[in-house]
Amino acid sequence: MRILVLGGDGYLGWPTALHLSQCGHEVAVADNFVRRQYDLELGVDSLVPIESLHTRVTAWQERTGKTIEMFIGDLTDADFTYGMIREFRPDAVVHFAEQRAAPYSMIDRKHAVYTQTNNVVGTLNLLYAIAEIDPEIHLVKLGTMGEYGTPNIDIEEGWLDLEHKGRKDRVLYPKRPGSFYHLSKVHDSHNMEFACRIWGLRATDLNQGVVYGQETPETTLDDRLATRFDYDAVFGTVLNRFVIQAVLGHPLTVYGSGTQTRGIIDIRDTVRCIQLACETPAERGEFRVFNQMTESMSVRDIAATISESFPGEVTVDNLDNPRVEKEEHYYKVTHTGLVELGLVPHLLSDTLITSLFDVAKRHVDRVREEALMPGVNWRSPGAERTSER
Ligand code: NAD
Ligand code: USQ
Repeated sequence: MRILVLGGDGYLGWPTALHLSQCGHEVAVADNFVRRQYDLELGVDSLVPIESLHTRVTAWQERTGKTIEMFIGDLTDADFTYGMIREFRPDAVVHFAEQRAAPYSMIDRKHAVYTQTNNVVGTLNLLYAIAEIDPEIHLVKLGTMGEYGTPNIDIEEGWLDLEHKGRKDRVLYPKRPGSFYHLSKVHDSHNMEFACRIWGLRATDLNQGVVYGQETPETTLDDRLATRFDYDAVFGTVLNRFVIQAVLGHPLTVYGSGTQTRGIIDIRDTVRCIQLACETPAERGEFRVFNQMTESMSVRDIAATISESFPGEVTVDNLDNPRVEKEEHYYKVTHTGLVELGLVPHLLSDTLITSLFDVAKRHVDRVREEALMPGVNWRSPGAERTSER
């Protein structure tokens, strides 16, 4: 298949592009490099050094003989988006290209507006480009488990069968997200469902949990193929941050009681899920939703698992929670759709955590310790920014 990976220079987009190429697909990547700019803005950098996209693509060709085409541009620029779809003529478009950090979207008005404009307009341009140029193209879009929030009923895969006053219907699952970033994904989901309904597009929305890990079989073929690994309080995700904090001898930064529970997934399963979704497309007119996570864990249990695996002393600091989120809540998620397509999950294991400790140890001198503590506070609309300035 011809597969276009949008956001192909990012943490997940790059390893996904390599995996799809390795599986024999014709792959192109697109990116505007804004993720590298956020690092400059926040004064941080990926823990693992990453090469430019051009060097990465050259290294992949040297190692495997396979080519990956590049499109450099911004999805919010409709001319760029239309031109790329016309030129590459994909069978599937995998859309990772959004601002993806909840704390970044909560810094202040400017960052909230940027996040929602970038994400919602980029996706709308893409939906229009697909509808006008070739409605057969399958859109595989990254959503997030955080769209649902933490409802007091089981979370289904996107849709809910409802009975109300004796009548039945199937509706989009009600959403109660926890940041302006997570809200941008809800807006995207509604726009995609509408486009499938009115234009007969085919789309898969992958509501992914928090990703952990840094290596895939393809990225380890050559140091130049490494993907990024974020540790700062804005872009670093919880398990990856705890690994780096343990290696540094820094207390693990558990927000609040740590009893809040999230769906999580290994980066190796992310790339496999995308492959499965692409190779088994949604039907024309179908808005298909999968919950892309493999297990649920509380933040406290993640901290305990990291502490137990680490061959040294680890302390935990229960910080005042900078976010507004429920800490005591029900959490039961249906996530069978991708397993039915063939996913065999890698559950969180000592082996994986130990390999992450090794990655962190190799690059520990690149950490800016001041970037570890959270500085964005959900309760303040013009959040005071401290550590991540
Ligand atoms: P990332 O920030 O590392 O990668 C996103 C890439 O998209 C970046 O390279 C960025 O430069 C590019 N991009 C952003 N806006 C763009 C635009 N307007 N035009 C062109 N390129 C643009 O993020 P990631 O961690 O790889 O996440 C990828 C996707 O997966 C995101 O949509 C995110 O919401 C979703 N997701 C991530 C996680 C996670 O734990 N990392 C979990 C669930 C869902
Ligand atoms: N948390 C801590 N300590 C930390 C960091 C986080 O206790 O040092 C807690 C947070 O309060 C939250 C949970 O861990 O309850 C997850 O936080 P996170 O920063 O790891 O993840 P989140 O902000 O939800 O965002 C990440 C990705 C985002 C993706 C989302 C999937 O950045 O792109 O959409 O995970 S999900 O959480 O399922 O919505």
